[in-house]
Amino acid sequence: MTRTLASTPAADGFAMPAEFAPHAGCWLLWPERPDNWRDAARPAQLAFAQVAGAIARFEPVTVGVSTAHYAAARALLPAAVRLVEMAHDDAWMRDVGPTCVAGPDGAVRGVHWHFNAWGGLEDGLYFPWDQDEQVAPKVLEIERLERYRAPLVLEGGALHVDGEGSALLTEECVLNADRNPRLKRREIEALLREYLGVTQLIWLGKGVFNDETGGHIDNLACFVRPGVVCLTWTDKRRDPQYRSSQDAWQRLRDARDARGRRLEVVRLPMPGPLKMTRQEADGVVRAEGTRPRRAGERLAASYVNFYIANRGIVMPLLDARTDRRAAAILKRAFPGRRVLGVPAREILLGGGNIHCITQQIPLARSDTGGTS
Ligand code: KQY
Repeated sequence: MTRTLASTPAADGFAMPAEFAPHAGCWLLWPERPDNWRDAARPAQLAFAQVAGAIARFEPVTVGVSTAHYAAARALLPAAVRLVEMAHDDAWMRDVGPTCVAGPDGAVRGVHWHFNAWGGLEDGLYFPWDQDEQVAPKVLEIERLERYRAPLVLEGGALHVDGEGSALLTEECVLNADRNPRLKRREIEALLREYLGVTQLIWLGKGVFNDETGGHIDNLACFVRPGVVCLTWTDKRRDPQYRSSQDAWQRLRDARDARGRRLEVVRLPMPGPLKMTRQEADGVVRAEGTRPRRAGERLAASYVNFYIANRGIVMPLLDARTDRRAAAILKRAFPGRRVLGVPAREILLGGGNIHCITQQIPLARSDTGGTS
């Protein structure tokens, strides 16, 4: 078994690399539960298979799947994608997988956060979540990476870093009492510095309207490169997202990053508004302890929820009226990468998007693999 270290990443000189730094590969989990994914999860599985295939064009991809679904998943996934048996409660690898940090000698290790299904017994989205809790150490074991156990309830989708000492977070999510009720803001901030190896925390307020994670940053904003942030945007004053995006824009304009730079903000138009249809809601099985799906409910749709792969961007296609504009903005923002769009409404219906279902493993500097 790989070791759990008693120290912290910052104490050992480790810090989280940005998502746009080179990757050794990417991990996903297979969507299975019929009380979150409609029609026995089949439409979502087809969408996940397309996402895995798109990312596999840029870097190695591994998917964790339950024993019961192994054969069916193998049949749907491209041959280039590695499949491993792994129990899980749902398919949000960004949140239940490890957050990797890299050291001064280029070695990579993983941080294992505590997970409470985005809010625990009262606000959480399902119970139990014990299998999800074990995903990060299992991934690290397979990747042969040592790990840190962070004394903090947190999810990978709740943070973004620029790899140069800055982190982006939302107060709505990370400071929510449903995550770490016993910790004060300054204690949470100290732990974030310690386990992400960052020095500057850039706090935004609220996340995307009706995001059931409680405002994850990865649906609202992300770093494009050091000094540049991409933000989900609407010009419609009556849209419930309008004020949160305005507030985020103002905070980003006022912020300085860890190197003292002002931030440039790239605005990505929001799709929609998109809502769940009656047929979509009816396809989800009702189960005790999970949130029922309702026809007409506003979906937390955002193009910011894309994945940055080696030499590529894999973005969600969500609305024919805005997809092309969003793709053009991302192409300009990431000139060295190919932008691939994948139809992602089925992922959105489950409560997240492409970034939420993926987790990168950074390339260790001693690695000689031929990635960018
Ligand atoms: O967006 C995410 N990072 C997770 C969404 C969880 C939704 C569960 N129904």
